[in-house]
Amino acid sequence: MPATLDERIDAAFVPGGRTVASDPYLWPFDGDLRPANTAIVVIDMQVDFCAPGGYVDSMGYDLSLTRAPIEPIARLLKVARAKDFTVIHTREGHKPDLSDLPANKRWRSQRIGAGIGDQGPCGRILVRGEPGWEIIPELQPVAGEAIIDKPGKGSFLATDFELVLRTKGIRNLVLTGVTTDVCVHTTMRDANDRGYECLVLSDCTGATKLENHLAALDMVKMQGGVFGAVAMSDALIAAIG
Ligand code: C5J
Repeated sequence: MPATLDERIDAAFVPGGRTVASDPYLWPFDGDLRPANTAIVVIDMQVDFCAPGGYVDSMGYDLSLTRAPIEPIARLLKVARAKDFTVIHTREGHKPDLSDLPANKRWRSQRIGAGIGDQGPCGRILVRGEPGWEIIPELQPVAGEAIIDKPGKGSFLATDFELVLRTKGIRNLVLTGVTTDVCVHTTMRDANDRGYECLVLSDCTGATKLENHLAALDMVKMQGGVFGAVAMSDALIAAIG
């Protein structure tokens, strides 16, 4: 007799597992949520994206949208670190000689008045080692936390992100940071295709336009959770705290 759908879902659930109140399903799918298999990923919370004089500010976007996740991320990190969850930070940036900056990416940024590699109020825009490329003071990594330097929007391309995840035995990714529709989404989609079980936190992410933030969250939830699930940080804290 073939098992019903509910029976098959129940069979995949680890005994004693725990889940986060998330949408469109309780995350992770099988209840296997542990510090040993779960990482909090903090994406690109850099001066260039979140502080006056940086890349996003130079493009004329409203900084309050990319600064909104700072406090919720800080609160989450306090709990996650106390519970021994892995925390991984990423930084978008290019080599000083710009040898890893595609010509079209540079050209597009110049069109909007914030040329990547050009001098700005926070040093050369999105260039490794410059003040604008640094992680903001509020969310500084602590000793032992990996920092992934990436030249693109996704965290996997031309980085050791996947090697770090595999080495640590991570299967679940909690995505936070900026921007929801660009680097967070690219990372989430790539991770999902690689079999990682992803949760994006709506209050711990932000975009340069509120509509894009909301649309990006909505896209995750299509098709039964096509890229994973969405929750508020309080729901995750309640599950792990
Ligand atoms: C962008 C990012 N938006 N970190 N980068 O250019 O999302």
